[in-house]
Amino acid sequence: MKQEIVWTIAGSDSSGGAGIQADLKTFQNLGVHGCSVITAVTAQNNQAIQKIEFISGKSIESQIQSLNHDFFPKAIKIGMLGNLSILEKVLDYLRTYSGYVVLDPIILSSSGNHLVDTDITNYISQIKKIFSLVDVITPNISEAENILGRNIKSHQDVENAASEILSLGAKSVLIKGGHFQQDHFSQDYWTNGLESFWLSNKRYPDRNYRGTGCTLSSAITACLALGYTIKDAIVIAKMYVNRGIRLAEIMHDDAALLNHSAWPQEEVDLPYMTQQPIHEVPEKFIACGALGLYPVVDSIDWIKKLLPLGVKTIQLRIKNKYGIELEKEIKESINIAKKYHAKLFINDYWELAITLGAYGVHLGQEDLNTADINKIRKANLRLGISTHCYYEVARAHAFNPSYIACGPIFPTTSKIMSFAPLGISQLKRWRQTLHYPLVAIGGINIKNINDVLQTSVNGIALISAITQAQDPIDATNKLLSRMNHNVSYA
Ligand code: TZP
Ligand code: MG
Repeated sequence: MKQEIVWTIAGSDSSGGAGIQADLKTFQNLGVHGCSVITAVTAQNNQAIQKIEFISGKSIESQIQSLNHDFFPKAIKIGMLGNLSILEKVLDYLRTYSGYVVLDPIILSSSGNHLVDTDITNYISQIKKIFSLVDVITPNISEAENILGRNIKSHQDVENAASEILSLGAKSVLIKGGHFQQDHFSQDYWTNGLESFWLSNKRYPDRNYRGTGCTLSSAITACLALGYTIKDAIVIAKMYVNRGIRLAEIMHDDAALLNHSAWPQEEVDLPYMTQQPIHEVPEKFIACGALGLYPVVDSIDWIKKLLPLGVKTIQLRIKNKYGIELEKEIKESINIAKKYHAKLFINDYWELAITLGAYGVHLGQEDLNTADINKIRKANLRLGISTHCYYEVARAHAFNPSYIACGPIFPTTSKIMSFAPLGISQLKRWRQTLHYPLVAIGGINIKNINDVLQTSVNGIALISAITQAQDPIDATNKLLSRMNHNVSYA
């Protein structure tokens, strides 16, 4: 398969922990081809940067022109630029370039060394010219402080700083809280002015982790080139860096080399995505166990038809009933489910589900904006959440639900969908990553159900394969027997 091409425009770190070297390792691990435009050659080790020699503007121009000829990039990461003549050449190119651009606005090293060979105030005023050409700018707290010329001391300050950096022209900004030691979690804040979120991971012991910022911005760049949306790219990049820190090799003097060895697919690295910063790990919902064949139906008539066949999990997804009629239908459905010892999840109507004592509630992403999740948790109902992509899974993770549904696995006509099918390969990846019971949904039918079963998901949800079948009873019996043949679902 042809690899996507990405560039890093940054400095060389002779010790290989940060800079161009970290960027290329990240690109390699995330499956894109990395090219480099080297802006400076540093002599450095774990103690300090001993020497920096900036490359001439002429050479920057030549490097860019050579690559532009036959290594045209899908995305570009910009790291250390260092002086105004380099900045000018990069700016000239970016004005002609329409792909993705990620800017890590490096001004100081973690140890506080200046990484620019010109007056900092002047450099900052010049680098702002790049802001309007980038998709995301990724300052840490001290870089954000330098850009804005004031201190950032609280989460509220971080949010205000992000808005202000946006007003300087960037399409979106991610302020990294990794160095914000007073915080219990490592929390990053992203906004594009319309949407915003916090991403939080457990904080690891304070050490001199080399190249976290370079790695994060190059991971975002790689994921944008791979076709992920900006929000997904940020979640995957945060996972990648967290994994790198978690598995870092500790060297002398408390320096640590990030691990760069694989696509991140461990739940410990998945951040919690929330609207507000968090202070503790989200409380767990009660368990729902294995789910098996999981029809999603829109009326009590289907519940009456399917439960006698041996269906043990079902979702009532009523879309066009209201008031007394709706309440009556939910109430009766709950009674029937109890009679058959089946797990009935109510879609959307969480308040009625609580009042009427349902087994659980299923919510889509939009419903999460309005439902009172704590109330559902306190009422001891199970909660399932629909997800379609990385950032939605990170958001679901922040509610610690009873199960997570992923889809569409295949193309579906039952729901208008702005997400491409995940396919079996991404479903396998989610199975590997998540400890939650996992429900696969979207386009699953008798022809492809074996492929889904092989991924060892805990539930298989389907609509049309049952409700649009010529003979729904026969279709359900066949699907049930397929599930029962597979030991893990029997
Ligand atoms: N969420 C993701 S796909 C989908 C939903 C509700 C529809 C699944 O319907 P079908 O007919 O089984 O493809
Ligand atoms: Mg819904």
